[in-house]
Order: sequence, then C-alpha cells, then structure tokens
Amino acid sequence: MPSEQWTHPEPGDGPAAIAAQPSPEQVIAGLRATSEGGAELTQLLTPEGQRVPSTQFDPYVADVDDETLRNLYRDMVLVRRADREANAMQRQGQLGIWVPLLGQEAAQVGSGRALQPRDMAFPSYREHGVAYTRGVDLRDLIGIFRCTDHSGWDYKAHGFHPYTIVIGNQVLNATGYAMGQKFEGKVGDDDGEATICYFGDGATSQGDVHEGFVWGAVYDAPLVFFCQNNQWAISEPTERQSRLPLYQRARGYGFPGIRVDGNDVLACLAVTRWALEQCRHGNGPVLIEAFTYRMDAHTTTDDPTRYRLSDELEEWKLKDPIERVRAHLVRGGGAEPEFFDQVQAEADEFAAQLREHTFTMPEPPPERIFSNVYAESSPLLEQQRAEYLSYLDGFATAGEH
Ligand SMILES: Cc1ncc(C[n+]2csc(CCOP(=O)(O)OP(=O)(O)O)c2C)c(N)n1
Ligand SMILES: [Mg+2]
Repeated sequence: MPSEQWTHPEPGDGPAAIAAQPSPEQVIAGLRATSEGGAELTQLLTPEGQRVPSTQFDPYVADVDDETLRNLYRDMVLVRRADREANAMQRQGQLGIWVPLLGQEAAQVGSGRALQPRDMAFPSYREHGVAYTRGVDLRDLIGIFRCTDHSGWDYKAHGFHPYTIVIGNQVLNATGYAMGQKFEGKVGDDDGEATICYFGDGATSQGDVHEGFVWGAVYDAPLVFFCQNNQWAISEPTERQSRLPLYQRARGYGFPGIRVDGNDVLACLAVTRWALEQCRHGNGPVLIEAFTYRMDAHTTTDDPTRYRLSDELEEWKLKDPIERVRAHLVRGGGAEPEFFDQVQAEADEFAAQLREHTFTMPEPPPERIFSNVYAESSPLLEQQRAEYLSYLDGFATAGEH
C-alpha cells in the first residue's frame, strides 16, 4: 500500500526525514485510507449479515452461539433506544445536553462485552453503551446530562471510570492505572488484569493521547487504546487529522495497531478479546481503531447539516450495526420474528423507565457540588462550601430587608 511505503521507509543513505518524504500520490492515498475502511479492515459480519471466516479471530468468538448473538443484538437495541429517548428528552428541555451514540452501538457493546469484571474502562463522554455493559444503570448516568450530578455510579464496583469531557485526558489516567496494574504484578497469565481506554479520532491529535502512547509502550502497560473513529471530530473530518489510517500510528510507538469494522459487533468482540489477552499476558499495549460512523449530531448543540452531506449518512445507514446482526440471525434461523418484537417491547419499557426517572429525579442540594471532589475534604474546599452556602442564604433573606 502506498501509504505504508513512506511511513516505514527502508534505512538509506539520506536522513530519515528525507527518506520518509511521500510523493503527492502517496499523500492522497493516505488521506483516502483514513476515511475508507479499506482492505485492512477486520470484519466477521458483513453489512448484509454474512459471516466472514477469520483464522486469526474466529477462536476468540468460538463460544458465540445464537443465544449470545441474540444477547448482543438485544444490548444494542436497548442502548440505541435509550439514546434516542435521551436525545428526545433534551429536545423537550429535560436535559441540558445529550451526546448521541447512534451508529456506535457495535463498537461499544462488542468491546464492552469483551471485558472482565476485574478490568477497568476509561470512557470519554459518548460511551453510554460501554457503561451499560459494565452494569452501570443508565438512570445513574442521566444526571450528568440533566446537570444535577457529576457521575452517579461507583466506578470501582463497575470497573467504569467517570466520564471525561476534556478531550484525550482520560488516556493519561488510563495509562497511569494500567502502569499500576503492571507494577502490582497483576499481569502475566490468563487471569491478568487489563485496562481499556476509549477516545475518538479527533482525540488522536491531542498531546495527552501521544504521551499515553509513549508511557504505555515503554512500561508495557496492559492497556487497550480503543479509538472509535466515527469519522468526525465535531465538524473536522478524520482526513484532516491524519495523513495515514489511525491504527498505523501504533507502529511508531512500538505496539500493534489494528483496524476493526466498528459496526460489526462480533468483530469488535473478537478483536478486543484478542487485545485484552495480549495485555493480560504482559504484551500490551494495543491500539484498536474501530472504524465506525457518528450517525447523529456531535451533541444536541451541534447541527451537522452545516458541514456534511446527507448522502454520507445514507451510505452508512446501509452498514447499520444492528441490522446486520438481525439479518444474520434471520438468515441462519437464529431467531424467530417474535424475538425481535420482544426486544423492541423491552427497549420501549427501558426507555420509559429512563424518562420516568429523569422527570422524578430529585434536585440535589447545592452543597452536593462540593462532595466527592477529593477522597478527603480540605480546609480550602470547606471554606468555599461555607462561602457558597452563605451566598445562597443571602438570596433567601434578601426580600426581608
Ligand atoms: C481539550 C479539549 N479541547 C477541545 C474540546 C472541545 N471538543 C469537545 S468534543 C471535541 C471533538 C472530539 O472529537 P473526537 O475525539 O473524534 O470524539 P467524538 O466526539 O467524535 O466521539 C472537541 C474538540 C474539549 N472538550 N477538550
Ligand atoms: Mg470522532
């Protein structure tokens, strides 16, 4: 592939920088390769629901029978339904903002279901599907978007860290955590621990991510860098973030990189299990680029019609992550029509509960904002708390003067 030729030049007489100069054609080929799946995409289920055999990855999903596939389908439908409900609630003024995951269900459910309870996941802000697979009640998550809570779950119990809005910052936290797993001797065999860190294509332009790559690599940290390349960083397309496919960057840091079809839940499960196995055995880190598509706006404050054409979305609808599993199950006799009706009814009920909870969620007291900031409070924090509460008291008594 042309982009490979210039990214990994043979040692020559000239300085490496000169040897690595690409031709204009190679640059163009590299740009295309960032926004087209290409031959290097690992896929186990085609968009039409046909099973693609893979010598390398089939062993990692050998246990996936029809029942497991039905469960993965159910996970994705429930998560999508909850996502649509939350999006609607934002439009109705019940949430301050919502960050849709539409289109990324397979990347999140597939990778999330590959994790063991002992593993730790570090999300950014769109990983509602991963949260669900980690047993986080989505009702505990909704408070963040209603702006009443920081994050309402026990992250240690769930192995799921709080959301991070600062782009790429969680990669440093995850790297530190994975280095800790290594230092404490928690890697080395099948029972080893691992960490997975989620970030977007745009985040790969952020310094924090590169620092995480360097530190993770030199300490052999048991860390899966899971990049959901949804093609957009708000209005910035991936080809403006990188000259070459993102997974190829891993080679520069000295660890494996792999591009998986992020709309294929089976491939995401297999590739993430493989990567986690590498980590458990002390061969981490690994970079996974899940090649997917953000089918909705960046957030509810964004209008994607300003910067992308609708035919792009139409094209990706044909690669829908949920439809291909349905097609596979129907074609192979793995599910009856009633199953799909049942899952839809369950998803509607799931969404109704989320709505009910959102409407009846108690308003937290004002001092709530000072809780759980640090493990232990500090005199400064106490002072701020007291000042804030007395400031609010001033409003309560203002009318009396
Ligand atoms: C350090 C930092 N810079 C800028 C922003 C504003 N911002 C929020 S989301 C975003 C784009 C991120 O895109 P990507 O990493 O592809 O993730 P996606 O939203 O597509 O999941 C930016 C620039 C931020 N939150 N943090
Ligand atoms: Mg993105």
